[in-house]
Amino acid sequence: QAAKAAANFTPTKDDYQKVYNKIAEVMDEAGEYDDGSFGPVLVRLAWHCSGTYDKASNTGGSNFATMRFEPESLHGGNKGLHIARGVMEGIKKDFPWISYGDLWTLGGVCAIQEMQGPKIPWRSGRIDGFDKDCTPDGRLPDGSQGADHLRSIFYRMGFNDQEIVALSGAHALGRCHSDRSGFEGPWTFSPTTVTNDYYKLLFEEKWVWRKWNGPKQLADKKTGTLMMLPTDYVLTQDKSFKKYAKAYADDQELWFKDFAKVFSQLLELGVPENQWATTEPWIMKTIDEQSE
Ligand code: DDH
Repeated sequence: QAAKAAANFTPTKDDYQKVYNKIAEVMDEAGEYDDGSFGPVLVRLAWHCSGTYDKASNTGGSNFATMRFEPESLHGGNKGLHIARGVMEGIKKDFPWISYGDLWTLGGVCAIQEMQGPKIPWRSGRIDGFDKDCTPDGRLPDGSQGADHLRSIFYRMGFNDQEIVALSGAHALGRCHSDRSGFEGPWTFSPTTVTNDYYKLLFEEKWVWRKWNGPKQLADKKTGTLMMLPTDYVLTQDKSFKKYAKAYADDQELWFKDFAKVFSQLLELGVPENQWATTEPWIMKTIDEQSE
């Protein structure tokens, strides 16, 4: 690979597929970490490196991978993501030619696809920036808030109500950590598989405030083992959000289709059109498809 770092190497889709395959391999080498997979935290890295976008000033987003630098790496919302960045740093050693923005977003794509989710259209073209490109703190959502906050954060990126609800279903994956966000627990019983269970559980379970010393979060009354953030629960309370959340609870295929589109858009925020390697995004192959 060292030779490829040398001048005049233009990576093709095939080269990115090799990176994808390596991420898929490393994702599962998580041992006792969380639920045995780095997949969920890789999805969160892809989201947090993109979700800083501000449409009005055209700043932030995945282009410069500014979370590598202080102060963005130290923003409260990014606590714990050093783990995901560390996993990615290992991959970068094998593929030194890839930009961090491309690597981190491809990590999100790989994690979603390998955890049985939909195909996420993706293309390369992000470039590495500098610490001066860091975004100010406060651009990512705060789980303790309500519908107005959700709208102000996501409208700023250019998303609408339907897209807010579709993106939120990523919480089918992973969990909250008391030493990171202060919240605690998983949203679903299958935190390493992409399903529409997040929406189903929101409507099917009875949610009560958890009695504890931590920040305000909800627990399912039946088992007490699952959690919802106030921002998750509001998807069942706000009339406009509720309509979409119900539709996704009833139809996983519909959610897969809408999620694939909006997650792909999220990962492209802030990247100038002329930087893309191709006009049409690529569909990367899963490991299973390549072994057929
Ligand atoms: Fe999230 N998220 N997220 N989230 N998120 C957390 C974990 C994960 C909010 C708050 C939290 C999205 C939207 C929101 C993932 C993906 C996505 C945690 C727990 C908090 C808190 C962190 C910790 O303690 O480790 C809030 C608020 C919102 C919102 O207002 C909409 C979106 C849009 C995505 C996405 O990927 C499209 C994933 C995956 C995790 C699990 C991470 C892990 O380590 O596990």
